[in-house]
Amino acid sequence: MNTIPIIENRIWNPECECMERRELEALQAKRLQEAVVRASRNPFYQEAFGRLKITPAQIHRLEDLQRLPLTTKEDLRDSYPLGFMGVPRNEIARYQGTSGTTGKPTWVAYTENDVENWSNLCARFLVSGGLKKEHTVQLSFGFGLFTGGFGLHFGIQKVGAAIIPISSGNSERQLTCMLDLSPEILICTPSYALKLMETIQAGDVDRSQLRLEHAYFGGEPWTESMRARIEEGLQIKCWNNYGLAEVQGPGISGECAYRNGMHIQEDHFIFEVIDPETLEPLPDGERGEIVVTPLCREGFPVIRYRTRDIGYIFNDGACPCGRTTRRMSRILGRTDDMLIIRGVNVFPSQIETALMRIDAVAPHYMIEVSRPEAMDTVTVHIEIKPELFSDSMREMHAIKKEIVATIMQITGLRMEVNLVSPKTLARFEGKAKRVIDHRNLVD
Ligand code: DLL
Repeated sequence: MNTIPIIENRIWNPECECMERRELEALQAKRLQEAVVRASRNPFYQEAFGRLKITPAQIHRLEDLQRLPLTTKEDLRDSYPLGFMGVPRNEIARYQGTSGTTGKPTWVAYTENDVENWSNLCARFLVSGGLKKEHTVQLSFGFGLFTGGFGLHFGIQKVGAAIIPISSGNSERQLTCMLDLSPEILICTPSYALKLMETIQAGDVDRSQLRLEHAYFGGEPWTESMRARIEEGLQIKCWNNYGLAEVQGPGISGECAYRNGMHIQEDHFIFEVIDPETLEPLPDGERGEIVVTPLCREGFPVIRYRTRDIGYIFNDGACPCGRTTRRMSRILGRTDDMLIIRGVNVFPSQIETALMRIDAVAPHYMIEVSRPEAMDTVTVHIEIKPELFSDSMREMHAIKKEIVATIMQITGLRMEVNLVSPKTLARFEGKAKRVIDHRNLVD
């Protein structure tokens, strides 16, 4: 466990974040019952509770959570568009959405109280990662249905810092803004940070003229090795935060000054980890699918929502920051991202970890999977750092060999490696899409 803070350790709401565990669990149990009462107003849970012979009055201990049904993305789709609402339409103050990859969006609704809670929860993780009232923040998440833009906006506003709501895209303008308005803080997806880093490194802007000190990244998976690359390249410190629209958006968990995993805001969310196959709960420390029950949501009161995100929860003694909440690991993959290659389970994050170990590799890659005959093949297209890209076959061959061996060491699989010229692979302004699986097209 890290015991040395990277920045000054500050807490936005000590009363909630440092609550004694027993008190916290009692609060969770009370709020769980209220959440079940709210959920029981919508037809999906009415039917499910009826089937399982549960009444809200029976759910009054944390152990009772296990009796409640799990909720999936498909359940939300089946009651499209607004089957999960917990209050009448006229009590809704805001709608957001998540685009997903399969056509229709998922709409999520917030009451005024939900928006107020959301703002406070974002303020909490922002302060835990160093945000102060005196700061200026360049907020480069898309504003719109995506919860990243508005959620973070509300949080920064609560803290009282200055916001530049520049949204995502247009890297030139982002850099002009960094020069002219001198923000100390950047907020975006890690893949967008890579794109900005590349523009700065190309010499378009002199880094020494920027005041940028640190960043909050979230919204998509990234690895510890990617953090090291970005911290070195942009000369900043980066904090991780996690969330998803179905249970709120950002503000569910985030790292503190000690960066010992992401503190879960447990007075508002109950986290479980389950085995995605058997659906059985797993103990702390074991990796599995994260299931979240928001405890205070009025507009969209889902219960035991299966996130499809894979990670684990831990509490290796109190964090030196003073928060008593359990923490979660990085997201290690998604149940629907996991590639099964010749029977072996591989996550894109493992490939990223392998690639980032090799100095010559730039942080831009694309994983392509196909099944030309009966056999799965994976080709990893990788950009080499411009200064190391060479015409010498021998040098490129040596790099390639090292990459193949490192991927093999981490994933146990032999993959094809295709080294490509600098700046030829796609760049991303929001969430990156780094896997192309041609097998789905023919299956
Ligand atoms: O991405 C909410 C968010 C916005 C969180 C900005 C943090 C910052 P959705 O669009 O619903 O909501 O996508 C949620 O994104 O289930 C994860 O798979 C992934 N995700 C979000 N944060 C992280 C993270 C927002 N820190 C989905 N690490 C989630 C890895 C993340 N994956």
